[in-house]
Amino acid sequence: MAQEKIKKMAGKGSAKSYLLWTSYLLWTIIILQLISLMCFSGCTIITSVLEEGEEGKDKAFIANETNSFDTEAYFCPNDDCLTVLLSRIEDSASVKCAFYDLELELLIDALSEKKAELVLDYSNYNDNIDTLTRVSEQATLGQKNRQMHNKFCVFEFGNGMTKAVATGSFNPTERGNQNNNNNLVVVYSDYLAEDYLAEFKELKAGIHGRAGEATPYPKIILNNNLIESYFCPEDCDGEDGIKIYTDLIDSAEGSVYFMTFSFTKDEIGDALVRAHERGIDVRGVFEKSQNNQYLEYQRLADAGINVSWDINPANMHHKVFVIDRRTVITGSANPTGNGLTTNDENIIVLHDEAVADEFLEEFKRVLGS
Ligand SMILES: [Ca+2]
Ligand SMILES: [Ca+2]
Ligand SMILES: [Ca+2]
Repeated sequence: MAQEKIKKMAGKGSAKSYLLWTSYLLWTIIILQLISLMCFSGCTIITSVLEEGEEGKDKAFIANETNSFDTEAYFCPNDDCLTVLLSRIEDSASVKCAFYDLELELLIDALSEKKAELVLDYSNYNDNIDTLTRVSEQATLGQKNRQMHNKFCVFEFGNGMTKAVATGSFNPTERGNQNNNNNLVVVYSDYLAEDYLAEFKELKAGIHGRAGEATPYPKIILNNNLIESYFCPEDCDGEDGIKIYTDLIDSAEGSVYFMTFSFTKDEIGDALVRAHERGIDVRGVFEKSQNNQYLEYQRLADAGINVSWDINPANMHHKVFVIDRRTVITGSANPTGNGLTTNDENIIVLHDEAVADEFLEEFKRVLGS
């Protein structure tokens, strides 16, 4: 009798704790959803970090990040890239930038006022010593005889706000902003900021070329869109740099459009020919002033690919591939030997349809159609 009573009580108890547990779970889900709805002011919710790990390789992590920001894409001179940088600097508590070239007076003033930390290309700094003496206290120079070809900034806004990275082809010079065709993407992501801050730290410490450490978060899922982040030459050794392009081109299902200032890597040209031969719509525009015997233009034209010279008397300075209208490769690296294996560079791959749409609009602008 007593035992039965105990059993009944135990049964009641476990039913009760099951109910409690379920309602606890439900409340947790409701609260998490409320937080994500209320997260308008720029907070980041990190839901999980998944381990990818391939056999025989170092374990890679896919960071999963959710916030309320869309990735922004700007195209100067159609957009004012200078203003984009100035407004982010104004909102920042701390700014770090690595610039191949820096000439814009207003930007130099803003960086100087914010006491931004800078890494500048060695030879360009020496060329522009007059204007750059204003940031000489804050600036570290790159390596002599190696191009520090990056053009990125990391913005830390403070107060728990999501950090932002600005990168692309835009050199902040008069011509870069007013005459040349350039892109500047702004990505709000704490993980991507960690990647770029780690690279900035290396460059500032004088670590150039292949000596750099692996990128902490080479793959990030930001608001359900994958971002791949690479720093050359250390992440682009051997075939790795070429494979960033060829893996995507070889798996294209419909189209590959590219706009390139300088494009000489044969292996990437080969992948475009393969894509064309299997019926993918391949189109490209090359900067005309860069025409030389190493350029991929003629062999792609000979293979029947729709290629054009740019129509801008100034530089069409993009280093961009758009695959299947949903993936964009951009950054500072030209698809050349120097771009992938010698200079200090960054490449970012944005798997983001909205961003791809904007780059396709730019593709039309650059073609004048
Ligand atoms: Ca590096
Ligand atoms: Ca690195
Ligand atoms: Ca041109």
